[in-house]
Formats: sequence, C-alpha cells, structure tokens
Amino acid sequence: MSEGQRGLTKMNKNKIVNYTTTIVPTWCPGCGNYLILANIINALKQHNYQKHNTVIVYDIGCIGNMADFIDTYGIHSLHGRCIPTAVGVKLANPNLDVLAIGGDGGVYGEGLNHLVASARSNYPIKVIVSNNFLYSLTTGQASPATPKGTITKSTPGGTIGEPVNPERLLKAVNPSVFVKSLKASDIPTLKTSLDTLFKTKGFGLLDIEFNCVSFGKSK
Ligand SMILES: Cc1ncc(C[n+]2csc(CCOP(=O)(O)OP(=O)(O)O)c2C)c(N)n1
Ligand code: SF4
Ligand SMILES: [Mg+2]
Repeated sequence: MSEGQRGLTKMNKNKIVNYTTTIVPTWCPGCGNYLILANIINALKQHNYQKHNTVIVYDIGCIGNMADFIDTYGIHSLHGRCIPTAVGVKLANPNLDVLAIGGDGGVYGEGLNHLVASARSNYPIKVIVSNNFLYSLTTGQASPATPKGTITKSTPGGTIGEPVNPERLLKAVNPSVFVKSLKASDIPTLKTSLDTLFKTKGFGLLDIEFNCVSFGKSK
C-alpha cells in the first residue's frame, strides 16, 4: 500500500461517512425495509466500509428500490440475479467489498439455484434477504417463502408446499457458511447478526423477516 493510500485509509477511518442519498424512500409507511435500510447503513459505518471500495448488487422488487437510498457503488440487477451479479463483481475484483440484497421472491424463487451454487462454492459475498413472505411489488402473490396454507391472490386455495428454510437449505449444501433467519423487529438480534455477517470471511446470508403491511396477512 502506498503512502497516499495509507493516508486515505486513515482519513476515512477518522471521519463519519454518510451513506444515505437525498432520495426519500417510497416504501409504505411501516414497511420493515426501513429497519433493514437503517441497520445496513449502521453496519457499513461500523465496519468502516469505504464508498469507493463497496459494491452493492440489488435484486428487483420493493427491496430493490434500496438501490436509490444507499450511496455506494450499486447495480440494480434483474429479478433473481443479484447473487450471480455479485459473484461476478467479486471475481472480477476480489479487493472489493460486495453485498447482494434481494427479496424472498428473487433469492429463494427465481434465483434459488444461484443461491445454492454460490453457497456451495463459498464465494465471499454477503447476502441480505428482505423476507416479507410474498412477491410484494407485484401486489402480493405467493413466493417460495410463503407459509403453507396461506391464501394469496395467486393461491386462492392456500399455498401447497412447505416454505423454503434458508438455514436448513444452506447448511445442507455447505455447513461452513454463516446463515441466520431473524425477525426485523428484533433489533438487538438484527444488529448483532449484521455484525457477524460483516465479519464473515466466506459466504454469508442474513434472512430478515417481516410482514408486508400492505399485502401480508396482518392486513
Ligand atoms: C425475471 C422477472 N420475473 C418477474 C418479474 C416481475 N416481478 C417484479 S417484482 C416481483 C416480485 C418481487 O418479490 P420479492 O423478490 O420477494 O421482492 P419484494 O417486492 O417482496 O420486496 C416480480 C415477480 C421481473 N421483474 N423479472
Ligand atoms: S408493499 Fe409491502 S414490502 Fe412493499 S413497500 Fe409496501 S409494505 Fe413494504
Ligand atoms: Mg418479497
């Protein structure tokens, strides 16, 4: 590392970096994504992530809109494709800090095989799932995370299959990865789990659950 680079690193450590943009989120009032956003920004600060060295790849959906609210490098990718895009970024430049942020529909549905493949290969990316148990941006169809028997617009007779369990799934394909499911409203656990995720050297996934206040069962 050159003298100049060392100076830059020292300077960044000593100042509080503001990771927020000026764009106001349009999520519904009370949406759990606000909690997830605030705590990701805290984790970026606490772990001294540098904007020029951080790439966040977003999936599609309500959660994908987070691409507008965090001021690092970012890619708003395709539905189900945040993980392979993030893996590609990391392989192209292993020095970058790379996160993938998606919904349950994208990560456990359209992108499930990408999730399994990247966990098996232990690619060093951090995956954060905003799990609202539904396809919410498209107004509330069932996703692979929807609890069995739930009546939705796309399942008038109730969902048939068991929901994907990310902890059991990923531990089965690679016991060494960090994977944890938690409720977004459990703020102490959310903070400590994000801390663990950010310290994880290999592949890690945090599944953060909340009920969609507009299309979820709490309505
Ligand atoms: C390849 C592809 N398939 C389907 C869609 C339509 N689509 C847009 S958002 C969405 C649901 C997103 O659900 P989820 O990933 O859980 O995110 P949420 O909106 O719940 O945050 C779907 C099916 C799309 N944009 N691209
Ligand atoms: S539809 Fe649901 S997930 Fe989407 S912004 Fe509104 S409350 Fe949040
Ligand atoms: Mg969803």
